[in-house]
Amino acid sequence: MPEITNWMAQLVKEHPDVVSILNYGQTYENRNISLLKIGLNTGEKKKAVWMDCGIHAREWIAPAFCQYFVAQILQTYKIDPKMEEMMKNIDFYVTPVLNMDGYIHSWKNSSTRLWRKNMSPGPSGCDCYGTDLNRNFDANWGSIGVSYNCCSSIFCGHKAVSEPETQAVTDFVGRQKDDFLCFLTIHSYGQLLLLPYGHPNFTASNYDELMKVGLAAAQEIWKAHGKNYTVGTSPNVLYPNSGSSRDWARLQGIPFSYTFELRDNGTFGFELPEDQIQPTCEEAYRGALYIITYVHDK
Ligand code: ING
Ligand code: ZN
Repeated sequence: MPEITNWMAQLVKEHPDVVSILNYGQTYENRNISLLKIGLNTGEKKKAVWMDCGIHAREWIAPAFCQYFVAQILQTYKIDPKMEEMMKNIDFYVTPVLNMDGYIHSWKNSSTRLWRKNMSPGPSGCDCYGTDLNRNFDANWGSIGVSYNCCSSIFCGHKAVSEPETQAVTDFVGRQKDDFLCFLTIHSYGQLLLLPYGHPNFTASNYDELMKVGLAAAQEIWKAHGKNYTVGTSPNVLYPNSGSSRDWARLQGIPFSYTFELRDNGTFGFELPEDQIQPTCEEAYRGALYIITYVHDK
């Protein structure tokens, strides 16, 4: 989407000392996969926070949230000493739209509005296209809550990390995995805060702390506009899944890994009305900031 790409370039112009753009891969349709690196340069070795939005094409509120998040931290660090401190100690790596091909496809017309996957062709002999990127990561890949049918919206691909978009995240985060304090991946909808693992047979070693921090973040979210977010693993809250980026990040040793499922609860679903964009971003910001502050101070 040229608007978001232009917005990213504009941010670098306005904050050249704080913001830079990194291209860390190319989508199937040869678009850049890019992120904003945001932080104050101190000359010291810094920790990192990961956030990606728009891994699923139709979840439009997610890219909106990444943009809100970036605008917010850039606005507050000059007036809020705590944010300034975090900007000194942390580099924020924010990918506003991970699945740009699918996102553009879902904006094209009403018949493709609810597209979820990326745009890569199916395996030979299959007439359908697209892989569910959040089933394609190397985390118990293909074992549960996926489909091997290339026409399914949860098709996990023909092998783990078969897709350029998942490969890009795997390479980029994997290269500096010890730097990341937390990994936040933003989806909609359902008002959930999900923690690892999606596979019911595995429990994260820090499950209790993930739960404690998640519940406190949900409490922060509630304070903004009174919306309830449910906290837990996906098998406990809804249904199991494998191959998610959240599980992959936790398996890499990144201690705090969460999936945000933003508004709503199903009334409008993916087609969230415009007047809910702002409050959804405000409340999710409070939740994300709680988690980031916790991992920073720990
Ligand atoms: N939900 C995520 C998905 O990949 C998820 C996360 C998994 C939620 C399993 C609940 C159960 O399916 C969306 N909305 O993409
Ligand atoms: Zn999603």
